[in-house]
Amino acid sequence: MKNKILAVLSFISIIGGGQQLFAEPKDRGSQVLITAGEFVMGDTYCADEQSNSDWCSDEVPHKVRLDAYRIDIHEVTNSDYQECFSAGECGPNALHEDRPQEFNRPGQPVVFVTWEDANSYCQWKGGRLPFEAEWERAAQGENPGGAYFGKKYKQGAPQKVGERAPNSNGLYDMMGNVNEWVWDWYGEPETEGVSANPKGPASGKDKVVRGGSWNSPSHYLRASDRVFRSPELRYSDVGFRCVTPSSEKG
Ligand SMILES: [Ca+2]
Ligand SMILES: [Ca+2]
Repeated sequence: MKNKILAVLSFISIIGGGQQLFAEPKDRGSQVLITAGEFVMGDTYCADEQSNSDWCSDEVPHKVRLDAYRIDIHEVTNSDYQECFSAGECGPNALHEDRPQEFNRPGQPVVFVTWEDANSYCQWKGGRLPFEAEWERAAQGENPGGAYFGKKYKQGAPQKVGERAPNSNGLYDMMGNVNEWVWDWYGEPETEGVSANPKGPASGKDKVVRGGSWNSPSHYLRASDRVFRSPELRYSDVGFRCVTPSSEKG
C-alpha cells in the first residue's frame, strides 16, 4: 500500500499561482436539502454475504438521528477548486503530470487533495465536510445497496461529474467516480441506542473516505462501505463534496 501511494505521489506536480487553467464551471454551489430524521446507518451485507470479513465488519447497522443539512449535488470539480485557490483560500491544485486529459479537465472532480485542503475549501464555501453519517444518509436515498453494486464499474480514470444518473436524492456520483473525504476520524461506531448527530471519534490516525471510486471494484460502491485513508496524503481517487447545516424542516 505504501509503495502504491508513493508511486502516485511521484506522478503529480504542484502548479503554482498565476496560471488560469480552467474555464467557468457549471452548477456551481448547487446543493439539495436532506431533511432531519432518523435512519439506519450500516448494512447487513457483510454479515449476510461476507462472513463479517475485516474489510466490511465495520458496517454493523445502527440507528442515527440527524438534523437537516444541505449537501452538494456534485463532487467538487477542478474548476471549483481553482476558484478557491484564486481567492487565496485554498492551496494549489495538484495536477496529474502524465495523464492530464484523464484527471485535470475543468469538470472532473478535484483529486490529490489532502483532508485539510478539502476542509479549507468547504469552509471557504461557508460549510464543512459532511459528517460520515450525513454522507451515508444522503447516499442511501432509496437504494441502500448502492447503485452499481454487483455491476462492472471500474473505469480507469475519473469522469466529468454528473455523467451518470443521480440517486433518489438528486445527488450525482455518491457511488463511484472519486472517493469522498468526510469529517470523521475512522473508528468504531456506537451501535447501541440512537446516536444523535454523531461526529466520529474526537481524534484518530486516519480519516474516512466514502463511496468508492473509478479505481474500485463494485463491492466498494455501496452506501455503507467505509474506507480509511491518511489525511495528510494526496490520492488519485479521493476528492470530496461539502455540506451546509440547515435549520429548514423540509
Ligand atoms: Ca463519489
Ligand atoms: Ca470497508
